[in-house]
Amino acid sequence: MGTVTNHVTNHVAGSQPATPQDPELREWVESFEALVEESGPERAAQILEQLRAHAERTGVPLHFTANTPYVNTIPFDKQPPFPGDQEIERRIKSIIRWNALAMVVRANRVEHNIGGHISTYASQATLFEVGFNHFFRAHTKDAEGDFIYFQGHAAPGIYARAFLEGRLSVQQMENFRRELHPDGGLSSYPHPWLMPEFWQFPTVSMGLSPISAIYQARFNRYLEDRGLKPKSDSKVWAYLGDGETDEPEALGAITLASREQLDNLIFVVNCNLQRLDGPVRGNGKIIAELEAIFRGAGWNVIKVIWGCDWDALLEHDTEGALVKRMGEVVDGESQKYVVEPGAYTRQHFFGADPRLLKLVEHLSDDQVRKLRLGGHDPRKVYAAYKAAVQHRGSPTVILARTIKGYGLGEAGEGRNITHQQKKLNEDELREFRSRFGIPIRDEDVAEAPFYRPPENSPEMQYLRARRQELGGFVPQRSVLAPPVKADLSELFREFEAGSEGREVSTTMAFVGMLRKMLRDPEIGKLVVPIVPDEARTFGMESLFRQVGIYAHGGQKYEPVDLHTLLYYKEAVEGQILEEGITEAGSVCSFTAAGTAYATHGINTIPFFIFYSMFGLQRIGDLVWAAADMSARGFLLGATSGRTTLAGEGLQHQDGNSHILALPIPNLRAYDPAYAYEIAVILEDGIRRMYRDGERIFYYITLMNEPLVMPAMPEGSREGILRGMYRLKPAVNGGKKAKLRAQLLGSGAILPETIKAQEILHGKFGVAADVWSVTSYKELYRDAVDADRANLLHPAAKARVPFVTSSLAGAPGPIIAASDYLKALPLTVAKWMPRHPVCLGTDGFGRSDSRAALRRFFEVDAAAIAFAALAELHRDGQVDAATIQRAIKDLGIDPTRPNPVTV
Ligand SMILES: Cc1ncc(C[n+]2csc(CCOP(=O)(O)OP(=O)(O)O)c2C)c(N)n1
Ligand SMILES: [Mg+2]
Repeated sequence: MGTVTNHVTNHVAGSQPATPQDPELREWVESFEALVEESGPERAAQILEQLRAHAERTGVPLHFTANTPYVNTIPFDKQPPFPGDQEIERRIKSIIRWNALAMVVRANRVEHNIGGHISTYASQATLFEVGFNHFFRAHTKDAEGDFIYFQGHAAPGIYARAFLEGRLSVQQMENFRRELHPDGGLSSYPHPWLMPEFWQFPTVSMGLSPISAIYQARFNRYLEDRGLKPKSDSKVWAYLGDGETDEPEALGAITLASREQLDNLIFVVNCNLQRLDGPVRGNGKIIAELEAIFRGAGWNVIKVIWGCDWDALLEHDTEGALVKRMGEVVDGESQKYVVEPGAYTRQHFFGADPRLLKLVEHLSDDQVRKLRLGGHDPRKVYAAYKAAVQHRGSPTVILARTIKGYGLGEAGEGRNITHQQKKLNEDELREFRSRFGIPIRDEDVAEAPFYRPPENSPEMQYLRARRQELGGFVPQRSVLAPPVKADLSELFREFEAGSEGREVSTTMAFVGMLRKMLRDPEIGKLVVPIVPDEARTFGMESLFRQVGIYAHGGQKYEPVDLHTLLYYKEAVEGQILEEGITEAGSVCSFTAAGTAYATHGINTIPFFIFYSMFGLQRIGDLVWAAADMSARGFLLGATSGRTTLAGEGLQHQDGNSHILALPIPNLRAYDPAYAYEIAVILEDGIRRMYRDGERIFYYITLMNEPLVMPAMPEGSREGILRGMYRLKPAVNGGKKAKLRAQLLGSGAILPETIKAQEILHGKFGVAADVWSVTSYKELYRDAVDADRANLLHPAAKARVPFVTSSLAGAPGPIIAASDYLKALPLTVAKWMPRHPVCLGTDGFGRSDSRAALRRFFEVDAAAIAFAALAELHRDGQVDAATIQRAIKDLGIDPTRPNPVTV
């Protein structure tokens, strides 16, 4: 995409004068104008396109550019009248500007270095306010409302508006960035977890909101196409920084939006030409670059570069000299015009051509300096928004030129330091106050007090009337969906019985459960299977036919496998989101579906199934954002474990994800080994999330190793959910045995543990119990919670962690083996009756068979059995000769290097 155009030089295209001097060209232009006149612009465009094709055919290579001249897309004569009261809106905006600035300045006086951003909102204010006054619709009983992703660093502006609206108190404003204050405070950025009735979308990790907005817009369509909600004209607005577009996620999915014709999606890129350190493209033009990228990707692009002040100049630019100059100045130079006095701009910008100097000779230097840019001109912004909401057939991006730190003057306007500016001195505050006409007295200004006009003032009345007209306040979040009954115990009964000798993988078992859930009368419709091009890997292709793959436009071709039972069926009402190879996109769909209970009042239940190594490791930040949003649903890390993926190797074999799941506070993570364990976890999860409304979601790992699934042991349900249960007690309960051991196995390694139990019993007379540990994370959460309670209540009866009570009275060494890092069982070692030996798969994976891999990582049955014997030897219960025999019989090589190092 980056090679679409040389965006700086191409702007010369727009520099042709209206009446060219060149006689040959003039003739062409005149005939063209006649054509437009007689046959209309559509026909003229057609002819031009055919001419272009003809030129290509005749071997006349035409330079390709996706750029248009560096001027507003909507010319002055196509600009609709501004419907609001511009003066009142300006005054409201000025007050919000002041309060947004004041909250940052005040917060940093109370608490040095508490942070906050002034300049981002300062550049955004008009872009937001035109939205608030004329476009952003709230959710109401009758209307869905819009979905708005506010640029995270502009949060002070959103708070400042909510303060005027009476939704936030002075106390809260006062405690910006001090959420722990006893009187309550405000979170630094949009975080629904922290302000669940206010924020809807976390946007502060750059790049995540654009991709999330795209998939949100697509999911909104999906719900309509599947008949889960009525069609609506609701829009998804995403406000991004121009610097933010460097994040791969920001632009990585834009072709999905155009492919899906998401005309319910509007991006607004705040092109202040600056990011944190300096210019976004000092030596280029970010607006032109983005224009080419988005136009190339099939978006409707609306540039809002110049304010109304420039219209008169452009009108007199009969020879195109001004448009040419606009197109050739690099952004680093444009930034300079913001910082320098007007004389500089006159000399360096207009001075490049005597015709330009003439254009501005009637303006003073100060007037030249103040020539307003598009993103600060409500009339231009309104025109762009109106065109965007009316546009059909493709998504729209608005590229709005603004000034970073607008209004800060010497304190930061357009300066490279502006992003970090949080402290203004008295003079600077006074200047800002005066520039925006805030009624605060000179003697008070140093305090930077908040200002709210009286309730009966024209400003307040206007503000309220506008929001009332648009349905209420935004942003606002509420949980709209009624709980589901969802009792799946009957549905899943068959999985409790085991597979009766048949070998199935847990992935296959899960797909069986999914198939059943899809047929369930209550939740069937709500299930949203999401897969990034791995359905066949996971044996899910039968679902293609059962419920269809979602395709907004339906299936426009006859699939090659139509004659087969499980053909590739795409359908408008298809239920599966087959995302293609994008885990990032898939998790955005997961989040959209998992938050529909709040955004739409619909309890969709997403099941996003992926290669576990390409999950939390690759898209952890998006999962973190899903957690912030209290997304519900199930993440399924398939082909999990470092030793279950025979043949694949270092990049694919996952021994990490359960460690990566540890830090996400509301993510329940399970590493089950058997079908019935999964059934119990799913059933409980759906109940907790969708009936009881708990703010949790699930990560479950699945394997592709075929196993005979045993029947569910009596009384194991609680242990499965809480993290561990005794799966196979030692023979005779180990009663008469002298040598005892406890073998803890998880997921893929549980069967090795059972084999080790047999080896120990058969060859070494050790009676070992086998435990299935379904979740070290659950054990850990419970134990640290108990520890904390005990710490804070030393006089009360001590709470015993579940892992401790489970292993109480379980004699002998403890060997904990999993297909993950040794660190996983170590998280609960402290609460076990004795220090466990942890076996795991630290290190890089290898391509080989499962058996070879388990040997290599020392997690096979032999390694587990040997670990138990070695511990018993240390305890003085097994002699050296037995150890020697074990080394030989079990094929242990004590001299081999540690697999983590090779
Ligand atoms: C993923 C990520 N990386 C880095 C940051 C830190 N950061 C916050 S704002 C910012 C600059 C933003 O520039 P831009 O997107 O142009 O927004 P502006 O403030 O100029 O409107 C950076 C680097 C972040 N929030 N997220
Ligand atoms: Mg920027």
